[in-house]
Amino acid sequence: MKQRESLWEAYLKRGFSRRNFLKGCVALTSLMGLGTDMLTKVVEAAETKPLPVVIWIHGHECTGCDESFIRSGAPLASDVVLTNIALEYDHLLSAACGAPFEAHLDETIQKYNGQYILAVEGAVSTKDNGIYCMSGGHTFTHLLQKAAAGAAAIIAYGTCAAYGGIQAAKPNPTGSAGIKMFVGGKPVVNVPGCPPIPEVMTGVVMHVALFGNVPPLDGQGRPKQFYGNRIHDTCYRRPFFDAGMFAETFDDEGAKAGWCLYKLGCRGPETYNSCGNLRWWQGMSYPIQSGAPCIGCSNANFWDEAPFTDRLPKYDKIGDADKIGVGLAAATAVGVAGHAVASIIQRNQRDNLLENENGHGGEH
Ligand code: FSX
Ligand code: SF4
Ligand code: F3S
Repeated sequence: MKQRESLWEAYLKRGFSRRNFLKGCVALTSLMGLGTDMLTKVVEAAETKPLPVVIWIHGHECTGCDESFIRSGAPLASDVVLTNIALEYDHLLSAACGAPFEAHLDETIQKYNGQYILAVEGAVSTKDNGIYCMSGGHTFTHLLQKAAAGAAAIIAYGTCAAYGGIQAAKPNPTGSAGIKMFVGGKPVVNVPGCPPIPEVMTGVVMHVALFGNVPPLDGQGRPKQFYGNRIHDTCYRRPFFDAGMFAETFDDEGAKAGWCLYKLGCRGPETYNSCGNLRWWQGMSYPIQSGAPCIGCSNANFWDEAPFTDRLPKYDKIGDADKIGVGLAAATAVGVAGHAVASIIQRNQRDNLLENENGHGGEH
């Protein structure tokens, strides 16, 4: 079998300079959450390892994950698809269709048995033998099991693939579920988010491709480097939370001034994701920056927690949040020094409270 080209060879073929290649390696190293001490290893792997063969399939979902992915800014989605990976089959991005397309899938599965990365978007529909989600004349369950059997690693891209997502919301008429129980014990990396951040997907794919294993995962199968912090931990509105300054309605003066959205339902205190760091569209924005509270879109069952504008029930004891606000208003009146002291005390109290109430199984 002809050896597939490496990333370096792919760069050469497209006329890119060595300098461009090295810049790409630096970007990939950072994207994979690795330190600069790993740069030499990344360059070495990128020079020698064949481009990863990727099969990308879609079950029950809204295509928002791909809409996010094709807007990847660093690296550009086009560079990922055309240079960084060997994308052999993709329900959405492939130009081919019909019987030859399906035949190509079977050939790819056979030819690269045990070597390819399987990217899955969307939930599995299980009710009535899976007839509510069909692909190529077969149920998605059939396709997933067939493709998973020969995969080296599987990436569940999006909350639907990871946990079931909107399809699995009550009353879940199609019996939808995340993919994990249908992939025969293969390693699964969960990249939740509705949609997820595209650069996270690229980081995970390239980690598997260059190092031959999945990145370090947390207790929920999520890559630690991207899901190690709560939205709340990296939120630029956090000083307002700490200072007890909350928007009370979507159009009050607090909202206009960019104060904390906790009282408007923000799930940032219980949601793990990198939105505050990476953001979308080359770091331009993310929900909280556009004035919308985080709805916890990377959490399992987040749809069942609607209405999203309700304050988190389990943080209602932070009805203390009201007290923080009152206390801070007074502190502000007596001066900046008093304000700072009050903030520190309240922040400590609040951190203890959030720590005690955090229901994430202690994996963080
Ligand atoms: Fe789900 Fe993705 Fe939300 Fe949509 O493929 S995670 S509904 S953004 O499209 O699966
Ligand atoms: Fe940011 Fe939401 Fe936390 Fe407020 S509650 S600081 S808006 S994440
Ligand atoms: Fe989703 Fe919250 Fe990020 S809604 S996109 S996890 S800020």
